[in-house]
Amino acid sequence: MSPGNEHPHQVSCQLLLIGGGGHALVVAEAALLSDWVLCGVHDDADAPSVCNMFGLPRRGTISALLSGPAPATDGVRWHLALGNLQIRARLADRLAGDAATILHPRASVAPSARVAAGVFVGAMAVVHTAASLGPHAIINTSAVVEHECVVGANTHVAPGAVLGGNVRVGAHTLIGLGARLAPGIAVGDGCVVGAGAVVVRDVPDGTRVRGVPARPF
Ligand code: JB3
Repeated sequence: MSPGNEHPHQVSCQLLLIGGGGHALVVAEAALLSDWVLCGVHDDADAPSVCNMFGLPRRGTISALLSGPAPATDGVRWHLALGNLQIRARLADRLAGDAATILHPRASVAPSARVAAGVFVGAMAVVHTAASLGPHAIINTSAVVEHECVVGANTHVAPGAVLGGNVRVGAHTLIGLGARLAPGIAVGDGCVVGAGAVVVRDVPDGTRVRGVPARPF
């Protein structure tokens, strides 16, 4: 990673998970494997899965974080560990500073890649040479982000999706399970690319596409 990026293996940092469901399970395990110390969870469920599995206290709800005055995080590092892109965007706006980047130890992230704060990169994912990941992006299990790709803030590249070289994806976009984006393609902000789609043309902001080749729907 380039200078100024976070080191993936920070030792003994306290980490608060925002979200306690399925995505949090995956994030929590990756964090523990990367030597983070988990100190609690915010989730609306009374007994979130991640609390049960890892013996973590529930420290508050997501609804409370979204309402009222902006909550103080008091220097504790936090990570958006839920999949809902709308809720993630609202939380990212409200929780200033100290977002933790979690890179699974079996992810491959090129030293030349730029990785912003709050990013998650899952097991067996590949982020290749000179790629750039915006704040709170999710590169999920076994996804591939090829050379010089740009992935915008809070965009989720779902498990098994592949971005060819020089692909640009905007902010708050979902690239579905196993989708393929041809080299050089641009996908805008707030888009949805359906699972298994093959994208061979640029996708404008706010557009949903699916199929092979991908078309708006
Ligand atoms: O497909 C994969 C590999 N992962 C998926 C992940 C990216 O997204 C996973 O299978 C799920 O589809 C989803 O995981 P997530 O976000 O952990 O799932 P879920 O249990 O639905 O949501 C976790 C928590 O987010 C909930 O317990 C709520 O606390 C919170 N949440 C989600 N939507 C919400 C809302 N909270 C509020 N207040 N309002 C919402 O609309």
